[in-house]
Amino acid sequence: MRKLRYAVFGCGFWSHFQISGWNELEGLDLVALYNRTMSKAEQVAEKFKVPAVYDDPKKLLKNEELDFVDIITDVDTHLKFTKMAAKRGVDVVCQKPMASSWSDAKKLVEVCKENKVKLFINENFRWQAPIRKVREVMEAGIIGDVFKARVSFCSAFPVFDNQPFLAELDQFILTDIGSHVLDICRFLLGDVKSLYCRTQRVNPGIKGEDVANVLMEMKNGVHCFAEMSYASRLEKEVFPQTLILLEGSKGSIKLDADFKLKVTTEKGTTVETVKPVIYPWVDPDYAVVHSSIVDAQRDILNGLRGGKSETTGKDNLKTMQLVYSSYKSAETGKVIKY
Ligand code: 89Y
Repeated sequence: MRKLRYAVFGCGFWSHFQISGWNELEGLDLVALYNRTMSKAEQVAEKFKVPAVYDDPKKLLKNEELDFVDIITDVDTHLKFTKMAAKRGVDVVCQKPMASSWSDAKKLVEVCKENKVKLFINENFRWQAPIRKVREVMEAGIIGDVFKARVSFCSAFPVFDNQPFLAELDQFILTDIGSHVLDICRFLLGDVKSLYCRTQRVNPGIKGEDVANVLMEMKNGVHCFAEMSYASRLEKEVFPQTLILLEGSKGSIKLDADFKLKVTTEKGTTVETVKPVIYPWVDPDYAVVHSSIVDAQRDILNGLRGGKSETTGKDNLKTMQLVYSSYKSAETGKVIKY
Protein backbone atom coordinates (compact mmCIF):
# COMPACT_ATOMS: atom_id res chain seq x y z
CA MET A 1 0.00 0.00 0.00
CA ARG A 2 1.29 3.46 -0.93
CA LYS A 3 2.56 5.50 2.00
CA LEU A 4 0.58 8.66 2.74
CA ARG A 5 2.77 11.76 2.84
CA TYR A 6 1.84 14.32 5.44
CA ALA A 7 3.02 17.56 7.01
CA VAL A 8 2.43 18.81 10.55
CA PHE A 9 1.48 22.44 11.09
CA GLY A 10 2.38 23.59 14.59
CA CYS A 11 5.23 22.26 16.72
CA GLY A 12 3.92 22.92 20.24
CA PHE A 13 3.16 20.58 23.16
CA TRP A 14 0.67 18.35 21.31
CA SER A 15 2.80 17.86 18.18
CA HIS A 16 5.17 15.57 20.09
CA PHE A 17 2.38 13.17 20.99
CA GLN A 18 0.48 13.44 17.75
CA ILE A 19 3.60 12.62 15.70
CA SER A 20 4.46 9.78 18.10
CA GLY A 21 0.91 8.52 17.61
CA TRP A 22 1.16 8.56 13.80
CA ASN A 23 4.49 6.73 14.17
CA GLU A 24 2.67 3.81 15.82
CA LEU A 25 0.76 3.27 12.57
CA GLU A 26 1.96 1.77 9.28
CA GLY A 27 2.01 3.49 5.92
CA LEU A 28 2.75 7.11 6.79
CA ASP A 29 5.58 9.43 5.89
CA LEU A 30 6.02 12.73 7.76
CA VAL A 31 7.76 14.88 5.14
CA ALA A 32 7.64 18.42 6.51
CA LEU A 33 6.92 20.62 9.51
CA TYR A 34 5.66 24.16 9.74
CA ASN A 35 5.98 26.41 12.77
CA ARG A 36 5.92 30.21 12.90
CA THR A 37 9.10 30.11 15.02
CA MET A 38 11.57 28.14 12.93
CA SER A 39 13.77 27.00 15.84
CA LYS A 40 10.83 25.09 17.34
CA ALA A 41 10.20 23.32 14.04
CA GLU A 42 13.90 22.46 13.83
CA GLN A 43 13.85 20.91 17.32
CA VAL A 44 10.85 18.72 16.48
CA ALA A 45 12.39 17.83 13.08
CA GLU A 46 15.55 16.67 14.79
CA LYS A 47 13.64 14.57 17.33
CA PHE A 48 11.48 12.85 14.70
CA LYS A 49 13.94 12.92 11.75
CA VAL A 50 11.70 15.05 9.55
CA PRO A 51 13.51 16.14 6.35
CA ALA A 52 12.04 19.63 5.81
CA VAL A 53 11.06 22.56 8.01
CA TYR A 54 9.28 25.80 7.14
CA ASP A 55 8.15 29.00 8.81
CA ASP A 56 6.07 29.85 5.75
CA PRO A 57 3.00 27.60 5.40
CA LYS A 58 2.33 28.59 1.78
CA LYS A 59 5.87 27.68 0.77
CA LEU A 60 5.50 24.30 2.45
CA LEU A 61 2.27 23.59 0.60
CA LYS A 62 3.84 24.71 -2.70
CA ASN A 63 7.06 22.72 -2.32
CA GLU A 64 5.82 19.48 -0.82
CA GLU A 65 3.71 16.78 -2.38
CA LEU A 66 1.20 15.89 0.34
CA ASP A 67 -1.76 13.62 0.95
CA PHE A 68 -2.77 15.42 4.12
CA VAL A 69 -1.80 17.99 6.71
CA ASP A 70 -2.19 17.56 10.45
CA ILE A 71 -3.03 21.01 11.86
CA ILE A 72 -1.97 21.29 15.51
CA THR A 73 -1.69 25.06 15.75
CA ASP A 74 -3.62 27.42 18.05
CA VAL A 75 -7.36 27.23 17.46
CA ASP A 76 -7.57 30.73 15.93
CA THR A 77 -5.46 29.62 12.97
CA HIS A 78 -7.29 26.37 12.13
CA LEU A 79 -9.55 27.96 9.51
CA LYS A 80 -6.70 29.83 7.82
CA PHE A 81 -4.51 26.73 7.46
CA THR A 82 -7.43 24.51 6.49
CA LYS A 83 -8.31 26.92 3.68
CA MET A 84 -4.70 26.92 2.45
CA ALA A 85 -4.50 23.12 2.37
CA ALA A 86 -8.00 22.58 0.95
CA LYS A 87 -7.35 25.00 -1.92
CA ARG A 88 -4.35 22.89 -2.89
CA GLY A 89 -6.43 19.70 -2.79
CA VAL A 90 -4.76 18.39 0.38
CA ASP A 91 -6.87 16.49 2.94
CA VAL A 92 -7.01 17.95 6.45
CA VAL A 93 -6.73 16.49 9.94
CA CYS A 94 -7.43 19.28 12.40
CA GLN A 95 -6.96 19.47 16.14
CA LYS A 96 -9.96 19.95 18.38
CA PRO A 97 -11.69 22.31 18.92
CA MET A 98 -12.23 22.70 15.21
CA ALA A 99 -12.54 26.48 15.30
CA SER A 100 -12.87 29.39 17.68
CA SER A 101 -16.47 30.20 16.75
CA TRP A 102 -19.53 28.41 15.44
CA SER A 103 -19.43 30.34 12.17
CA ASP A 104 -15.75 29.47 11.60
CA ALA A 105 -16.45 25.81 12.36
CA LYS A 106 -19.15 25.80 9.67
CA LYS A 107 -16.79 27.59 7.23
CA LEU A 108 -14.07 25.05 7.91
CA VAL A 109 -16.36 22.15 6.98
CA GLU A 110 -17.68 24.11 3.99
CA VAL A 111 -14.27 24.98 2.56
CA CYS A 112 -13.24 21.32 2.62
CA LYS A 113 -16.48 20.30 0.95
CA GLU A 114 -16.14 22.98 -1.76
CA ASN A 115 -12.60 21.89 -2.52
CA LYS A 116 -13.51 18.18 -2.35
CA VAL A 117 -10.96 17.35 0.33
CA LYS A 118 -11.57 15.19 3.36
CA LEU A 119 -11.68 16.71 6.83
CA PHE A 120 -11.16 14.84 10.09
CA ILE A 121 -10.98 16.18 13.63
CA ASN A 122 -8.50 14.73 16.06
CA GLU A 123 -11.16 14.13 18.69
CA ASN A 124 -9.58 11.41 20.79
CA PHE A 125 -11.40 11.25 24.16
CA ARG A 126 -14.16 9.05 22.73
CA TRP A 127 -11.34 6.63 21.79
CA GLN A 128 -10.19 6.13 25.39
CA ALA A 129 -10.32 2.40 26.14
CA PRO A 130 -12.47 2.73 29.33
CA ILE A 131 -14.97 4.99 27.53
CA ARG A 132 -15.29 2.53 24.62
CA LYS A 133 -15.95 -0.15 27.26
CA VAL A 134 -18.72 1.91 28.89
CA ARG A 135 -20.53 2.03 25.55
CA GLU A 136 -19.95 -1.68 24.95
CA VAL A 137 -21.49 -2.61 28.33
CA MET A 138 -24.36 -0.17 27.80
CA GLU A 139 -25.10 -1.63 24.36
CA ALA A 140 -25.04 -5.15 25.78
CA GLY A 141 -28.24 -4.15 27.60
CA ILE A 142 -27.05 -5.26 31.05
CA ILE A 143 -28.36 -2.09 32.72
CA GLY A 144 -31.54 -1.92 30.66
CA ASP A 145 -32.76 1.35 29.17
CA VAL A 146 -30.61 4.30 30.16
CA PHE A 147 -32.61 7.23 31.53
CA LYS A 148 -29.94 9.40 33.17
CA ALA A 149 -26.24 10.13 32.71
CA ARG A 150 -23.45 12.17 34.24
CA VAL A 151 -20.19 12.86 32.46
CA SER A 152 -17.64 14.67 34.65
CA PHE A 153 -14.29 16.27 34.06
CA CYS A 154 -13.48 18.17 37.26
CA SER A 155 -9.90 18.87 38.26
CA ALA A 156 -7.40 21.33 39.70
CA PHE A 157 -4.54 20.16 37.45
CA PRO A 158 -2.24 23.12 36.57
CA VAL A 159 -3.26 22.90 32.94
CA PHE A 160 -1.82 26.34 32.07
CA ASP A 161 1.76 25.22 32.78
CA ASN A 162 1.99 23.11 29.61
CA GLN A 163 -0.55 25.06 27.57
CA PRO A 164 -0.18 28.72 28.67
CA PHE A 165 -2.29 30.06 25.77
CA LEU A 166 -5.36 28.42 27.36
CA ALA A 167 -5.29 31.17 30.01
CA GLU A 168 -5.62 33.76 27.23
CA LEU A 169 -8.76 32.30 25.67
CA ASP A 170 -11.95 34.32 26.13
CA GLN A 171 -13.80 31.01 25.87
CA PHE A 172 -11.82 28.40 27.75
CA ILE A 173 -13.26 25.29 29.33
CA LEU A 174 -16.15 24.60 26.99
CA THR A 175 -13.88 24.82 23.95
CA ASP A 176 -10.91 23.01 25.48
CA ILE A 177 -12.56 20.24 27.52
CA GLY A 178 -16.21 20.75 26.61
CA SER A 179 -15.37 19.75 23.05
CA HIS A 180 -14.28 16.37 24.45
CA VAL A 181 -16.91 15.95 27.16
CA LEU A 182 -19.84 16.92 24.95
CA ASP A 183 -18.48 14.65 22.23
CA ILE A 184 -18.45 11.77 24.74
CA CYS A 185 -22.10 12.52 25.55
CA ARG A 186 -22.94 12.29 21.85
CA PHE A 187 -20.80 9.17 21.46
CA LEU A 188 -22.68 7.42 24.26
CA LEU A 189 -26.19 8.80 23.91
CA GLY A 190 -26.63 10.28 20.44
CA ASP A 191 -28.10 13.62 19.41
CA VAL A 192 -29.29 16.34 21.74
CA LYS A 193 -32.84 17.74 21.89
CA SER A 194 -32.25 20.66 24.24
CA LEU A 195 -29.51 22.12 26.40
CA TYR A 196 -29.08 24.54 29.30
CA CYS A 197 -25.69 25.75 30.49
CA ARG A 198 -24.22 27.85 33.31
CA THR A 199 -20.57 28.91 33.45
CA GLN A 200 -18.29 30.54 36.01
CA ARG A 201 -14.75 31.85 36.23
CA VAL A 202 -13.18 30.92 39.55
CA ASN A 203 -9.48 31.43 38.73
CA PRO A 204 -8.97 35.23 38.52
CA GLY A 205 -5.74 34.76 36.55
CA ILE A 206 -7.39 33.55 33.35
CA LYS A 207 -9.61 35.23 30.79
CA GLY A 208 -12.28 32.63 30.10
CA GLU A 209 -14.61 30.45 32.14
CA ASP A 210 -13.11 27.52 34.05
CA VAL A 211 -16.38 25.94 35.18
CA ALA A 212 -19.29 24.83 33.00
CA ASN A 213 -22.34 22.77 33.81
CA VAL A 214 -24.46 21.61 30.90
CA LEU A 215 -27.79 19.85 31.30
CA MET A 216 -29.07 18.16 28.15
CA GLU A 217 -32.13 16.25 27.17
CA MET A 218 -31.06 13.79 24.52
CA LYS A 219 -33.29 12.88 21.58
CA ASN A 220 -33.70 9.42 23.10
CA GLY A 221 -35.10 11.02 26.27
CA VAL A 222 -32.02 10.54 28.48
CA HIS A 223 -31.22 13.41 30.86
CA CYS A 224 -27.49 13.98 30.62
CA PHE A 225 -25.49 16.24 32.92
CA ALA A 226 -22.03 17.20 31.65
CA GLU A 227 -19.91 18.95 34.26
CA MET A 228 -16.43 20.34 33.76
CA SER A 229 -14.12 22.41 35.91
CA TYR A 230 -10.47 23.33 36.30
CA ALA A 231 -11.21 24.91 39.67
CA SER A 232 -12.08 21.73 41.56
CA ARG A 233 -9.66 20.79 44.30
CA LEU A 234 -11.08 17.40 45.16
CA GLU A 235 -10.09 14.62 47.53
CA LYS A 236 -8.67 12.66 44.60
CA GLU A 237 -7.19 14.42 41.59
CA VAL A 238 -7.98 12.31 38.54
CA PHE A 239 -6.77 14.49 35.65
CA PRO A 240 -7.15 13.75 32.75
CA GLN A 241 -9.78 11.09 33.43
CA THR A 242 -13.41 11.56 32.51
CA LEU A 243 -15.75 9.95 35.03
CA ILE A 244 -19.09 8.62 33.87
CA LEU A 245 -22.28 7.37 35.48
CA LEU A 246 -25.07 5.85 33.40
CA GLU A 247 -28.28 4.86 35.14
CA GLY A 248 -30.63 2.40 33.47
CA SER A 249 -33.86 0.57 34.22
CA LYS A 250 -31.94 -2.52 35.37
CA GLY A 251 -28.79 -1.04 36.87
CA SER A 252 -25.92 1.36 36.41
CA ILE A 253 -22.46 1.65 34.88
CA LYS A 254 -19.89 3.76 36.65
CA LEU A 255 -16.53 4.67 35.19
CA ASP A 256 -14.72 5.61 38.36
CA ALA A 257 -11.22 6.89 39.16
CA ASP A 258 -8.26 4.86 37.88
CA PHE A 259 -10.29 3.20 35.13
CA LYS A 260 -12.45 1.16 37.48
CA LEU A 261 -15.58 0.15 35.62
CA LYS A 262 -18.34 -0.77 38.06
CA VAL A 263 -21.49 -2.42 36.80
CA THR A 264 -24.36 -2.71 39.25
CA THR A 265 -27.49 -4.81 38.73
CA GLU A 266 -29.84 -6.54 41.16
CA LYS A 267 -27.19 -9.26 41.43
CA GLY A 268 -24.67 -6.80 42.89
CA THR A 269 -21.65 -4.92 41.57
CA THR A 270 -18.82 -6.18 39.40
CA VAL A 271 -15.58 -4.21 39.13
CA GLU A 272 -13.13 -4.38 36.27
CA THR A 273 -10.12 -2.18 35.52
CA VAL A 274 -10.01 -1.07 31.88
CA LYS A 275 -6.51 0.28 31.48
CA PRO A 276 -5.37 2.14 28.37
CA VAL A 277 -2.30 0.95 26.45
CA ILE A 278 0.59 3.02 27.76
CA TYR A 279 3.05 3.80 24.98
CA PRO A 280 6.62 4.65 26.04
CA TRP A 281 6.34 8.20 24.64
CA VAL A 282 3.29 9.33 26.64
CA ASP A 283 3.57 12.04 29.26
CA PRO A 284 2.51 10.13 32.42
CA ASP A 285 0.31 13.08 33.48
CA TYR A 286 -1.72 12.72 30.27
CA ALA A 287 -1.38 8.93 29.76
CA VAL A 288 -4.98 7.97 28.96
CA VAL A 289 -5.36 10.90 26.57
CA HIS A 290 -2.08 10.39 24.76
CA SER A 291 -2.78 6.70 24.43
CA SER A 292 -6.16 7.33 22.79
CA ILE A 293 -4.50 9.50 20.13
CA VAL A 294 -3.32 6.31 18.42
CA ASP A 295 -6.82 4.81 18.21
CA ALA A 296 -8.27 8.09 16.98
CA GLN A 297 -5.56 8.37 14.34
CA ARG A 298 -6.02 4.74 13.24
CA ASP A 299 -9.68 5.50 12.61
CA ILE A 300 -8.79 8.75 10.78
CA LEU A 301 -6.21 6.92 8.66
CA ASN A 302 -8.95 4.53 7.62
CA GLY A 303 -11.00 7.55 6.57
CA LEU A 304 -8.07 9.10 4.71
CA ARG A 305 -7.68 5.86 2.78
CA GLY A 306 -11.34 5.98 1.73
CA GLY A 307 -12.89 3.92 4.54
CA LYS A 308 -15.13 5.02 7.40
CA SER A 309 -14.11 7.29 10.24
CA GLU A 310 -16.05 8.44 13.28
CA THR A 311 -14.55 11.86 13.76
CA THR A 312 -15.20 13.50 10.40
CA GLY A 313 -15.56 17.26 10.20
CA LYS A 314 -19.27 16.80 9.52
CA ASP A 315 -19.75 14.69 12.64
CA ASN A 316 -17.66 16.95 14.83
CA LEU A 317 -19.66 19.97 13.73
CA LYS A 318 -22.49 18.56 15.87
CA THR A 319 -20.16 18.63 18.88
CA MET A 320 -19.10 22.18 18.01
CA GLN A 321 -22.75 23.17 17.87
CA LEU A 322 -23.16 21.94 21.46
CA VAL A 323 -20.05 23.85 22.57
CA TYR A 324 -21.12 27.15 21.05
CA SER A 325 -24.76 26.85 21.95
CA SER A 326 -23.66 26.19 25.54
CA TYR A 327 -22.07 29.64 25.47
CA LYS A 328 -25.27 31.05 24.05
CA SER A 329 -27.32 29.44 26.79
CA ALA A 330 -24.89 30.65 29.47
CA GLU A 331 -25.06 34.17 28.09
CA THR A 332 -28.82 34.38 27.62
CA GLY A 333 -29.94 32.11 30.45
CA LYS A 334 -32.15 30.32 27.93
CA VAL A 335 -32.67 26.68 27.04
CA ILE A 336 -31.44 25.96 23.51
CA LYS A 337 -33.68 23.66 21.51
CA TYR A 338 -32.47 21.83 18.41
O1 89Y B 1 -6.16 20.65 25.74
C1 89Y B 1 -6.73 19.65 26.53
C2 89Y B 1 -6.99 18.35 25.90
O2 89Y B 1 -7.33 18.19 24.76
O3 89Y B 1 -6.86 17.37 26.84
C3 89Y B 1 -6.50 17.90 28.10
C4 89Y B 1 -5.96 19.26 27.75
O4 89Y B 1 -4.57 19.14 27.48
C5 89Y B 1 -6.08 20.30 28.85
O5 89Y B 1 -7.40 20.58 29.15
